[in-house]
Order: sequence, then C-alpha cells, then structure tokens
Amino acid sequence: MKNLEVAELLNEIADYLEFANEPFKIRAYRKAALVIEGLSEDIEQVWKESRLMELPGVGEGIAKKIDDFLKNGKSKYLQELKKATPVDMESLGKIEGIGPKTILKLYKELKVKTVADLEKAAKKGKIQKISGLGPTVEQNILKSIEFARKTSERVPLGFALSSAEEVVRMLKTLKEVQKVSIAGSTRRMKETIGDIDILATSKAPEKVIEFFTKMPNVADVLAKGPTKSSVRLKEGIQVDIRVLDDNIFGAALLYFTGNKEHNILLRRIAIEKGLKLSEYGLFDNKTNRIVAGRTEEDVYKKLGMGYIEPEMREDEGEIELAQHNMLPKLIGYNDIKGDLQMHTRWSDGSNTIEEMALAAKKLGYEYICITDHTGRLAIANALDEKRILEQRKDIDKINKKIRGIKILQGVEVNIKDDGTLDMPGKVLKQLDIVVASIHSGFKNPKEKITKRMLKAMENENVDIIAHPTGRLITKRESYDIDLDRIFEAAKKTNTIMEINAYPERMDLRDAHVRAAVKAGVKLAISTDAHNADQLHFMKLGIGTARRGWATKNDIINTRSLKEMLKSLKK
Ligand code: DGT
Ligand code: CA
Ligand code: CA
Ligand code: ZN
Repeated sequence: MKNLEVAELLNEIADYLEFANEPFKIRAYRKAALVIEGLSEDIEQVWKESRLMELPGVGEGIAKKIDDFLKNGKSKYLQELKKATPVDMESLGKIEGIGPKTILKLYKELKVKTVADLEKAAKKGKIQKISGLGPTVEQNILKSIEFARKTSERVPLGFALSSAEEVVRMLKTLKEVQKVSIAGSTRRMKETIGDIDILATSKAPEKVIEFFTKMPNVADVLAKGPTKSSVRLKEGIQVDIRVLDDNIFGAALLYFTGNKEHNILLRRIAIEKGLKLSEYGLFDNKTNRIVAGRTEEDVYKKLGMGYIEPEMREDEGEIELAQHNMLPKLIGYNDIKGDLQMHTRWSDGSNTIEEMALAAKKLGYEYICITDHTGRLAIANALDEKRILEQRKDIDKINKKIRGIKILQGVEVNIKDDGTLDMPGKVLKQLDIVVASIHSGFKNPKEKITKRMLKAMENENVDIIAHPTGRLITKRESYDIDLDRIFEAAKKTNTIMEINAYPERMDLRDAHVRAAVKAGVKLAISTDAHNADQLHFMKLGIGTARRGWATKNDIINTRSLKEMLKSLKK
C-alpha cells in the first residue's frame, strides 16, 4: 500500500506551501493527508477505479497531484515547489521542535537556509531573541541537531525489514538461487539498520547478481562484481548481496550476520583450537581441510558451543554462556497468543473493532485488547466515560458474532502531570485491561517524570505501562527517567512493562528489556496498531524481546487468555 507515501507527499507539499503563503491550500492538503493516512483501502485501488475525488477532502487539484505521483513515482508539483523555496526544508524539517512555520520565520528574520545556518544562529544566541521562540527552543534546537546527526544515516528496523523481505521474496523466484537469507543487523533485529545484507547461494552467481541489480525497486547500482554487489533501493536504503557456494552457507551466514565483535571472538576461539574461521568455512590449520561450514549449528558445535540465536550475537556475554550450555531459551516468533495494545476508529485508529479482531484471528491469536485513547489528550476522538460504555456494548456484540477470538476492552489512559490518570477509577475498574502512558511533559526533570510514573504504577487500576521511555527512534530522545526505580516498582506492584513494537517506538528497547528481565519484571509485547496491517509489527517487538534475552515466561501475552488475565494486578 502506498497510502503512507501519498499522505507524506501531501504533507510535504503543505510544508512548502508555507513559503508560498497559501493558508487555505495548506489546510486542504493537510486534511487530505490525514484522510489518506487513515484510509483502510489501498489508495492505488481507489486511484485505478478513478474514485480519488470521492474521498473526503480530495478535490480536483489534490487528485491531480496524487495521480501524477502514483503514475510517475514522483510529483512534478512538489519538485517545482522545492525549486521555488529558498531553504533546505527537508533537512530543517528533521530537526525536532521546528515546523514549516518556524522555518519560514527563521528565514525571514535570520536568513537561515540550512541546518548549518540554524546551528550557527543558535550557538550565537540569535534564536532566543525572536519573538515566540525563546531560550528553551534554542537549547532544544541545538540538542536536536546533535541527535539528528547521530541517527540520520540509519533506518528503523521496521522499514528495513520489509524492504529486506521483499528482496528475499524476489530472489526466491529466480531458479538459479538455492538458498537466500537476510544477514547483518537486520537478521539480528537491531532497532536501526545501516544497510541491508543479503546472502544467497547459487551455482551461477553472475545470473543472481544480474537479476539483483535489475530488480524493479533498485534506484542505483553502487557496485557490481561476479559474486557481490551493492544497490540503493528507491526507498533510499542500501542493500549488499553476496553469492556463495551452497556447501558453505552456514559459515558465510555466520560471518555476514555478525556482529563484528561476535565474529572476532569466534575467530579467536577457533585459533585456540588449531582451527581457522572465515566466511568460507571452518578449517583445520594443519591439513587445511574444511571441518564445518554447511550450517551455523555445525560451526558453533565444532567451536565447542551450542547454537546462538542471531539476536544475541552482540558480544554481550553470549559466547561464554553458550560454551557452558547456559543460554536462555528465547521467546519464539510464534509464541504470542494475543496483542494487548491497539487503536480503532473509536479514537485515532482507522479500522473497526471487528476488522481488527478478524485480522488478529487470521494471525492465530486467542485474544486482543482494544485500547483506544481517553480523556483530554489532543488526539482526535479520544474516549470519554460515555463512549467507553458505548464501546463496551459494541465489543460485547462483536464477541457474540465472531468465534475463535476474544476481544477484551481496555483503554490507553494518560498519566497526567501529577501522576494521576485522566479517567476516574470507577470507570477504569470495569475494564479488562488498563494501559497507562505518558504523552505530555516530556521535558520534565528526571525526578518528576519518575515520580509521575511511579504514582501511576501504584494505582490499582493500572495493569500495563505503555512505551515506558517515550522515545521515537529518529525523532525524539526518551524523557529522562530512572528505569532502575521503575523496574523495582514494577516488580513490587506487579505492573507489566510494555515492549511497544511500533517501528518508530520500539520501547522498551533491547537493553532495557534485558535489565527488566534481570529485575524479574513481567513484560507484554504490543503493536500499538492503528490499523489492521500494523498488527504485523509484532515480530519487531519479539525481535526486541529476544535481543533483551527474554524467555516465553517473561512475556505475559504468550499465555492463554485465562493465565494472562491471572498474571495482571486485579
Ligand atoms: P549496520 O549495517 O551498520 O546496521 O550493521 P551490520 O552489522 O549489518 O554491519 P555491516 O553491514 O557493516 O556488515 C555485515 C556483517 O558482515 C557484520 O555484521 C559482520 C560482517 N563484517 C563486516 N565487516 C567485517 C569485518 O571487518 N570483520 C568481520 N569479522 N566481520 C565483518
Ligand atoms: Ca548491514
Ligand atoms: Ca553491509
Ligand atoms: Zn493512538
């Protein structure tokens, strides 16, 4: 589906229109973007059937822009707008806390055109003097520039993984390909990816390389040799491929999965045993004969250890444990029995409860929990008391209608500034599950944020804390919170910590999961899906849990409905 791309295009056009001083047009584009983002139908289907203008907010002008984009893969109108705009909107727009309006203001007042100009102006203290901006904004701009610098070249796993899976799918259609696998950081399920690594085996490597460089989603070929190549996909991410002999698939996969430190340690262990390890196999030093290479298991075994899951290969102590046969048995990708955070049309989601339930049933789940937003949050359509009761009836009705999956009613409540919730206890008591999270006051000092969350965890109605650190991978650092104290309290109060699998969130992250598991805290992996397709994000959360060495027992939604409910506070 290109829905998100189209919505992004319209939003981007709206950003540039700020410079053209077209307030009505801006609003129209933003509104249309919202509609398309929330559309459950495939926008390309709507387009093919010439129904674009039937969508609310899409008039002739906007329909034409969408048509051009879907036909040609780019927008001529946007290109013209870009040419006519004097500033580097794309890079400036990535700095958190400044939108197109501020960019325009900064251009008018300080002639800021690039991120470098912005940094210079902030360092000289010029931004705080502009009305409506002030010293805090200036400090935040400097922090965001630093943050953007650190993260800009890496892509969230969620995006890289779908591109990687698509490449694997295409390569599998080629008869010359014997085996093909994702390798590198994507196979290790690292939260951000520098480039995608693919490994294939074949007797005709040139044919595989030829096919690889000509895939329809390739934008540029960066390097091309007889057995390896690098391309840049249209999505912007680089993909490296290596084609090797089928006999050494295991050794090659081990090598190209990494990480580098893990490999270095393995090589050292090989040397101690009179062996030599490379991407071509494990060899006896004296005879130069290959002793293992067909599978990763073979190689690990000959090195004197059990198989290590890719998500653990980070040189974090896993090799020593493997040598002593003491590795934890990680939660598996098929162990999840239900998803405990998702949104529907009752708040800001784009599917109905029934649609979400049917999609979840297809995934083989036993239960789901609907957790629409409540209260005073600036989210469109948040639930109040009355609508929570109406929703209960809706859920009861659908539970009667659909067999084979149980729909629970929950909410995602906001933890207010003082640690209380934005929905009274007498309402929350009646719900199956209450998920609480912080959506405001991100800049609060550590002590205050920590106390806010602690107070919410002591609340008898709160079952799960959602996205506990509030970070957005490429946009926002986490708020300052004392997770040691939070985990201690989680154990004491039996509050579940969420591993939010939404690609931009991945929160708790891997290292936090590991600390939580160590502290004996129970976890839930939830997608936070805002439409039915997004239920597939679950595997990202499972990958994160595995990177945090979590076992099935640590994750409450691997349990049957009855057992899962029993493990909650109330
Ligand atoms: P990334 O792409 O930055 O997210 O991280 P990786 O881990 O995918 O790193 P990448 O793409 O540079 O290399 C893929 C794998 O190839 C890496 O995990 C281990 C292996 N590798 C790459 N360079 C070296 C090296 O110099 N020595 C060893 N032992 N392995 C390497
Ligand atoms: Ca890589
Ligand atoms: Ca690479
Ligand atoms: Zn939401």
